[in-house]
Amino acid sequence: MVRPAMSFSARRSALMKSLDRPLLLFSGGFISRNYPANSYPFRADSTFLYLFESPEPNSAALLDPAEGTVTLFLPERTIDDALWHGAQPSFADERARHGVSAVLPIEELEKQLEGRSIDSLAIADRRTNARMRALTNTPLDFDDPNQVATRPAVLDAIAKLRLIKDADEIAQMRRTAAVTKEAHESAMRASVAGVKEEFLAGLVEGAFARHGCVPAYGTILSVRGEVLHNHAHTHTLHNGDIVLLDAGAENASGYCSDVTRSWPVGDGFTPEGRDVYDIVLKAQEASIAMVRPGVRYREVHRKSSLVIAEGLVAMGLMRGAPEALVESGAHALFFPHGVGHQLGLDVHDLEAFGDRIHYPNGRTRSTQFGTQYLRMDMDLVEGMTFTIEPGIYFVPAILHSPKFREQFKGQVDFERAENFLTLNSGRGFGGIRIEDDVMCTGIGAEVLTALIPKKRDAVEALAGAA
Ligand SMILES: [Mn+2]
Repeated sequence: MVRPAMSFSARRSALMKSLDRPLLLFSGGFISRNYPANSYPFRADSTFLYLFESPEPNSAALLDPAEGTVTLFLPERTIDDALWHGAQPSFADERARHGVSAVLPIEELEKQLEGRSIDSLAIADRRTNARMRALTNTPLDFDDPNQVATRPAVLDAIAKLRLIKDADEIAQMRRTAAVTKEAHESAMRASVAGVKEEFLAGLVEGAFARHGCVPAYGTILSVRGEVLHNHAHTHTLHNGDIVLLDAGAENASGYCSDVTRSWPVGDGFTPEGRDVYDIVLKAQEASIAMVRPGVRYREVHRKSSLVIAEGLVAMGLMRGAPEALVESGAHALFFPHGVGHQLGLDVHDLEAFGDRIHYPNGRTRSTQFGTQYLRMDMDLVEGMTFTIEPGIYFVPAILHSPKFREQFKGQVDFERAENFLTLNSGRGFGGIRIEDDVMCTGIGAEVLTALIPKKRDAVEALAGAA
């Protein structure tokens, strides 16, 4: 049973119940690209988006738990703004639309808060943070999880709500999943030898735009899938290549998808591609099958690691028992990242809040290569949404590392692995990742992105089908 939809005011009331002093939040302003008037599109801070529908740039909100009031601070309406950006609703209209106690000009914020002890939360907009630092007299820093809030209790209170999605949030994520399906399928269909990656990336982002969405993060579309966050789209596709697409749509409310598919160029996967694809898919499905309330996410990661180790042993790339290979960390030479992360308003939902949220109860990150990148180790709870995204890659820097060659010499067949770097007329194997967005239900997992093709014969049939 998904948490029933909460109105924005119900979310604010719920948050105030966990606060012991007033909390000041900012939506954030425009961030300049190259000169002050040329800015990136406005994107409000995620916590602000969670609490207010369609927030305005440069607005702030004061939630006062003692008074039970919410005051919204908005920029004064000027003729200049109306001329360049269109008329804005009046403060009275905005008060009614948001159902808040009062709306005041943000120009008066400092005066209104004089002498009051308040909490606040750093956001991505540095200029706004400077104002918050002055208002709260604390060294707020968005880039440092230890200083992202005036007090850690603020992070706990917000995370408690945002981590468990309600019915409306799930519905939004289902809609972005449908848009993401269209985007992935159009790129698959157009994948034939001679096409450039940038053309495919354009199809992906065009599909997002056609539905009022933007890329939720820099689209990764590459035949060099072994470069995990490869944002360049400069290669031309050749038969035998594997295209890795990691792209998700974000809608106007800020909710997003995060999906990876990998498919062949030409007449289906090569024999090596087939073997690796089947292992990655088996690992992903085995991890998804583990999901239910109370399961520790580290175990979901471990499950993928074990299936990958077992598969690589069968392929002759590793030697030994899967448990021993995962214990030593040898599997991470091929699966060098975590199996997933929270998902919602932020693609890595609440990542700015740090490991305080994602490694609770005194848990700490592994120090082992690969597993150290696991972005969370929480006990799963009904209503959480997160990704599951194992992968196998052939990374020259890893396979050539003298340190790893020594450390794992009995466990990894480096000579055989080396062959994968020169397969495909010397271009190398690349990598395969399969990623879906998953909701933990009362009894198991629901895959929100299940309609995006991923069975091997389905992606082979769709690739290049035009
Ligand atoms: Mn992801």
